[in-house]
Amino acid sequence: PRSSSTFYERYHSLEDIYYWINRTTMDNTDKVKAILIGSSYEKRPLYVLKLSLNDRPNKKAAWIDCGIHAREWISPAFCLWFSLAFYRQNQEITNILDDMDFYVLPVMNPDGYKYTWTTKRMWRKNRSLSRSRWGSTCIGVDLNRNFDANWCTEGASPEPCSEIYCGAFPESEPESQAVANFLRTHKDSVQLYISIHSYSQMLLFPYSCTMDEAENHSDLLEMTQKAAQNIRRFYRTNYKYGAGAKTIYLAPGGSDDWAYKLGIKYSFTFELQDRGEYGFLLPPSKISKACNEALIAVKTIALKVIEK
Ligand code: ING
Ligand code: ZN
Repeated sequence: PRSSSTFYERYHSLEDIYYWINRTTMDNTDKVKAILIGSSYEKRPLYVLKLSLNDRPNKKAAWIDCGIHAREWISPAFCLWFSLAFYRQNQEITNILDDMDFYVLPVMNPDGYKYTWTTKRMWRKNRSLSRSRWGSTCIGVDLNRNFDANWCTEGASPEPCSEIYCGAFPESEPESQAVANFLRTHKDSVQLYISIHSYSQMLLFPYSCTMDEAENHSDLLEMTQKAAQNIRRFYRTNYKYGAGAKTIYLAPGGSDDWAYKLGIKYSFTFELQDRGEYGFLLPPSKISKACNEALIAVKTIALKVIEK
């Protein structure tokens, strides 16, 4: 049926996203490459797109992951939106890309994402099977509690049936391990880490795993403040910003804290629209505004990192 919304203004099944990854790399062979970084618990491939316009020595890079949490559908939609903005290349984006490559992981939790399309829309975790101390079984580890940053302390749960189950040990899950391994091997070039979630309209940075302040807290605060100002200026939408633990809640084992501790000093988690009206069920008609807001934040922060 005819529809006025474009491909990027709709949500897509996992199969469609894999097809899109294939298409995007084939149609832009000079700029976009797919890198297989691992596979999920149910053995689905985890592809990262490398977006690059030139090959300079000592070039900086940024990492963006989407879809850590299955039900946050606006997140994979943003990774597709961002890639489109990239290969369309307006002047502003080109300026950033001259000095920075981007690694984009469109769906970090493909098994969970698939499950939200077929069976249970509000599923959050991955789909790995765990046995509790009492012998009962439950499915799913919260991948954003599975990283090695004050792992499984207050704000996470050791109980397999919990929505914030931290897993049996840090990086116990193939999805978190694949991301951690990739970043460990690329930590010299990757200077910016961004993880895309929803909802609540916040630009967060370390720490979430402790109330302590990060060493470059004032730098991170200023960057997110600038980004939030730009969002407000262009789209009249309010985003909160600040350290995770003090702005949203204490949450150990998150990917941004882990990346920060690895040495990626510019590390962020964006919580996209909305503030709870639709929550995870953000209507497709709101995709373009939500993604453009996040895109402005990425651009603002990337330009700052390039200047450093
Ligand atoms: N929020 C994040 C969560 O995993 C978060 C908040 C950010 C935790 C950074 C840890 C680190 O709970 C959502 N909506 O998932
Ligand atoms: Zn999330």
